[in-house]
Amino acid sequence: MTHYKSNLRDIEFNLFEVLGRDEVLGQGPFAEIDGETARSILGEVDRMAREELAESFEDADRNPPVFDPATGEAPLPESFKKSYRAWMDAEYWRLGTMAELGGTPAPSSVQWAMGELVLGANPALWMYGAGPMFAGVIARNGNERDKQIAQHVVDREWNTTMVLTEPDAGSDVGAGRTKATPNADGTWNIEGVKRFITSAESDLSENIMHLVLARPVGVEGAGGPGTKGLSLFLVPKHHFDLETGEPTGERNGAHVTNVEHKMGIKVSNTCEVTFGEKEPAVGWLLGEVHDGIAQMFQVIENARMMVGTKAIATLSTGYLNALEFAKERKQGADLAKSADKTAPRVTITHHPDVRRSLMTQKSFAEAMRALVLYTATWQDRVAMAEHAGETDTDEARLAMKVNDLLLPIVKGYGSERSWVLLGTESLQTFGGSGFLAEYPIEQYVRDAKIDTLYEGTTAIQGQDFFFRKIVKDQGAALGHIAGEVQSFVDRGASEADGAVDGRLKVERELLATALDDGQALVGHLITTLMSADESAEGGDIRNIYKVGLNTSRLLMALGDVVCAWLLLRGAEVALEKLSGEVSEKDKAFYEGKVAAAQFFARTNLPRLTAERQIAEATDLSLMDLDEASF
Ligand code: ST9
Ligand code: FAD
Repeated sequence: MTHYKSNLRDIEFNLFEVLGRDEVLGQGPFAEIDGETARSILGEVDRMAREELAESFEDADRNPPVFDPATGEAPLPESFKKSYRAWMDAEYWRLGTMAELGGTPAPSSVQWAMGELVLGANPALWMYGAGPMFAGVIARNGNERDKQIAQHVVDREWNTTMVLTEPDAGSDVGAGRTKATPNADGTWNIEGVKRFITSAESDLSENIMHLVLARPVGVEGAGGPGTKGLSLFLVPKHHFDLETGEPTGERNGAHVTNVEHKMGIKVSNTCEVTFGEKEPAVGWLLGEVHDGIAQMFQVIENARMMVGTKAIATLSTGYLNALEFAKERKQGADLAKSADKTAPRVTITHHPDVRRSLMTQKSFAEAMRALVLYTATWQDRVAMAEHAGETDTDEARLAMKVNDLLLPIVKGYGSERSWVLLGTESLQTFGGSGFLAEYPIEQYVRDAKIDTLYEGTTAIQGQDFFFRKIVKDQGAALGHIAGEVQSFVDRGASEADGAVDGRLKVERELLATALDDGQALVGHLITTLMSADESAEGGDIRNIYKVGLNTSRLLMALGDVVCAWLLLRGAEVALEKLSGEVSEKDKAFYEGKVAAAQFFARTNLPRLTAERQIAEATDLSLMDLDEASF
């Protein structure tokens, strides 16, 4: 028995009963993975996740890597290396690898279903094992040399890193000072100090390929200020033979100079990397000098999806652990019999407040799983369009935009809700025992906190959501999702609800009101933004602060609307199933789906009206307040 409790039934419900993934499996780019194969892969990854992958989760936390400043090494615990070997040897990572590099591409929806299982069991495994996915970015953006390097990354199982952050450049990546100077032979020398770099040191692989953002110097027209002046460089830890990938034995000047002591996810080495201090740190430019930030965002988009999925997977296993505990723990009498001091003691699942807490956890975990997998279906559409050479169509453009719109919800909303609920509900269900290291919840809480921070903090996700994914997109993707929600509402008002015995009537009404409130909130922020335009009459640039005071609120509010809608869609499917013949087990499952959707809608959606009112009432008093008064 390991810590990890998965929910494959709900994953399969989403993929196959709600999202119709059988329609894409075995088709186009996914010809080699049909529905049956996908189900058997998920079954086996589920088993591995609960067994050998989860096995080292606790040990690697209690016995984390120790950095040796003399050697620059931070070897990983043997237990973790055993789990890593099991994962890499099983080769399921090939499903996320480009076909040209030896991959067997699977739909994103199946990949992220698999991702949930691995990230819930032992998240650092997914991160150390991401080399083949990084190789895709190298190959897609590179020349023949880079494609060769990408192949070595896959074949020789090199670890890889994404290297953006510097001491003075965190959220503000464009403030980075690491520089790149061209050499006569076409290579570049990188100089600077990067910090907080995940997987930059370990004893898992013979080499590590760093993808480094740096600013070219001495090159006309390159290296300007901000993110647009950054270029992306491939910088290996060890020099190697380009043809074979075999390390030459010479060290490149990319040295880990510290490994951070962290609150959680300790086995994932977070490193300071100093470039070009001991010896030159030589690298190759990927693509063109101006492409750096756009190329890095190809990695970031995937990593944001990963972080959201990690958080949500952790909430799901946190909930299932809490549920198991609650079914066994006896404490107190049934509230209805509390006057009788001789009344039998009951398990805590009998207490209304524990039921409230458990259903809060269940409904959010399942809503956000639906969110991840729904988002991934838009990635499936993009992959299908790319395979058919039809990216220049309205459908393909819409798929890209909707995926872009949903990413900050997956990452920002997903991580905030998960981290908070793990502490306030999952741990709380255990009473004092939750505070003990003998249960996994305290580690879940420590490990999940990082998800609101890295890959862009929640504040950054909120700004990305409003300014880039709504305003810059001129509301196209948002309009599409709002239209889908509206037609779900309308469908209930006309005929379909009769087919599912009207049980979702109240929830549809709540959803309709919440959608109105959400749209009004967006409309208010857009109007406020326009009033900040000083080129227009009466415009005052300070009004943009009123927008900034509400972008995180908007992200969380619309996250609630999308999640409620997705749960209700699932409930509609569950009700249809319940109207036919189902096994006892399925009956309980489908009733649980309906109950979770109803609970989520009834307890979260009414808050949208208040969020709208708070946003509409926002003034500049907070910005006018003297800093000394804080
Ligand atoms: C980190 C790692 O925290 C943590 C975990 C590591 C685990 C690693 C291993 C696992 C990963 C697996 C990955 C495998 C990869 C495989 C991939 C397979 C496909 N969307 O608004 P502007 C671009 S790492 C797309 O003016 P500012 C765009 O090119 C550290 N692109 O920004 C744009 O130009 P244009 C993470 C976007 O004001 C250009 O940027 N650090 C997006 O200059 C400029 O845009 C962070 O995340 C987007 N959403 O800079 C930093 N946004 O407009 C957080 C921008 O012409 N900070 N671009 O298209 C931010 O995101 C800031 O908002 C900022 C601001 C830096 C972008
Ligand atoms: P800051 O940017 O200083 O932010 C501090 C606070 O100010 C935050 O609350 C933030 O939301 C807020 N804030 C900042 N700017 C704004 C703004 N414009 N508007 C509103 N609020 C704002 N980086 C890599 O490059 N590669 C990695 O592999 C990597 N792995 C990491 C692993 C770990 C364990 C950690 C802790 C970090 C990692 N990072 C990595 C760095 C991570 O991405 C940054 O920590 C993160 O982007 C935030 O930057 P910062 O820590 O400098 O915080």
